[in-house]
Amino acid sequence: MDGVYINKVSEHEGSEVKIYGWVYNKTHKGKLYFLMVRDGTGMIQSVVFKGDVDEETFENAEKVTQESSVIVYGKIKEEKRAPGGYELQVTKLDIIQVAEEYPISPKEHGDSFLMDHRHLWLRSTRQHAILRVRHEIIRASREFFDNRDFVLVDTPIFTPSACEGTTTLFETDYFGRKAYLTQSGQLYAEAGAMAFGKVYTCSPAFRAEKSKTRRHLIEFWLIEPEVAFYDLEDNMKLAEEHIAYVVQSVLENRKNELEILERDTKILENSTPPYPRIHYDEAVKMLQDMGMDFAWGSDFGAPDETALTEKYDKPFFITHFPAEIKAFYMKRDKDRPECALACDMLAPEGYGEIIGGSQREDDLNELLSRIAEHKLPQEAFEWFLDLRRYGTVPHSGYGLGIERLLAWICKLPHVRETLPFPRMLHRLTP
Ligand code: NSS
Repeated sequence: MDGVYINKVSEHEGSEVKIYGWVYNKTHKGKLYFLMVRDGTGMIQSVVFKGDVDEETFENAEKVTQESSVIVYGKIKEEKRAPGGYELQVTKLDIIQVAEEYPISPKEHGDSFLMDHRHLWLRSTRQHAILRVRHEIIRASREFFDNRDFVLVDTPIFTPSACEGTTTLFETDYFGRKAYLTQSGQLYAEAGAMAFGKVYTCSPAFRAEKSKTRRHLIEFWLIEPEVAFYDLEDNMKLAEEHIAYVVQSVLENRKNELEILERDTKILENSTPPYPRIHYDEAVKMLQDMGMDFAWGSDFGAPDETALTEKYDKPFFITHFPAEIKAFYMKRDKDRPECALACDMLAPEGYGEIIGGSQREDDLNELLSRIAEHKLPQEAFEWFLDLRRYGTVPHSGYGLGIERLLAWICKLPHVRETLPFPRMLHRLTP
């Protein structure tokens, strides 16, 4: 008899099955043991009745502890009151291992305790729900770009130069030369766009950011589309359609998970394009009108972004940031050269920036001046400058921070739960 996965038990109603899994919890009432068995695909209440099983099975039911690994045999019965709607009437229970006393019990634990036990915490219902939504975000994003004939371009992790400023670089030794962990695949995606027209990446990014906030990770994942012949407006249109597609996919395919997380989905359902586009000038005025001390030329801090998001009930863009506070590769607005053709997308409900993007500087001489202004080593960018020497075209792209989007979609208080094993300022283990 082959094992059956719990999410497929409805196909076996009335039949004898075998399930491999772990004991999530156990209760006892006279001649009955109720084992909640999980196998990663779901959970099933497994009822061991003394009168139905041999002595060994009943003793095993007595012996198993939380997270013991087991093989349960029995008949699948529809049971409306049981979680999942089915129950297993156990005929036999084999133990693979009786687990030692499990450190995570249903009682409340502190964040730091749970993070220290992240390798075990992953087995909880809430973590399953979050990480399944994460999977859906990546799956739907890839589907979105694949359906539009984008080519997936894998970009390197070891790089010779900075993409997003030199202050957050992780340096490493590359056979006697300096190399840096990538901050973004963008520069390589630009080369990809000049080769294939429409490309995207899905890759980890590393930033030595000394910020201990609820939205910063040291290692995070970026999805970065890059498109030849796209201007800033084309870029925003792509970004809003992308986010709307992903949100819709999560609503359709991860309904259960959103329920487990007790997510009110109204705002997600409302997140259909077009998303408002706010010029930086206007955003500054909005903050000043709210009584915040914010001067033109500054970058938005978390409290500023939070204040702005309170004005909107769907994601929105802030555009045309001061060039001074943005990366070297952004094209300037020809009518307002002090502004960059940049677009950040902010998520509502206080979440703030989830996407950073721009139209790229496509002129060789302008780009050379930018590299000099930012005091970047030109030699390291010679290959990138070649893209402007050989058939340069207007082009644009953006980077979506998967963890930021996931935190908003699930309304999580912190990005620490958005990755199986997050890397944060003070956390490198497990
Ligand atoms: O710095 S970004 O705003 N932009 C870029 O990296 C561009 N090179 C992307 C592009 O145009 N191809 O980062 C993009 C997004 C940002 O909006 C956040 O959602 C996320 O990456 N991000 C982070 N998430 C978690 N933790 C940290 N530290 C972090 N930094 C950026």
